[in-house]
Amino acid sequence: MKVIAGLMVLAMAVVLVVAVGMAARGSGNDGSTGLAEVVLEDLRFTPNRLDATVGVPLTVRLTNRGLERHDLNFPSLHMPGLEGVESILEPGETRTIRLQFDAPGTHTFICSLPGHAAAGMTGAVFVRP
Ligand SMILES: [Cu+2]
Repeated sequence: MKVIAGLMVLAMAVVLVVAVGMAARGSGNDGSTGLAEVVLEDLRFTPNRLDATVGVPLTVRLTNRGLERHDLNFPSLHMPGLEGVESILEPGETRTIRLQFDAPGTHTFICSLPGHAAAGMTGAVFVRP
């Protein structure tokens, strides 16, 4: 019985290390190549953090691997092609979008389908000078 409890603790420790490792991996790109990949699935963006540099176009390949429709919207920014239904991806669909920022800062993005952002389907682009 003691051995089983020990194994369970070990298993939990492994899960914890994996989770911390994933969190520490951070951004989906380094902000200098101008390329990133984001997967939309199960009410989350993976990764949900992107880095960008002011004035440098960032090309993002979006892939919907889920079973529902998703999109990627910036609620506080005007971003051509990302302000409405034109950015919705059907399950299995892939689309490449191009982002460019003219000021440093943190720009939140969300999935604007009902309930998705509230369930945690959000992310941010960190724009450095
Ligand atoms: Cu969604």
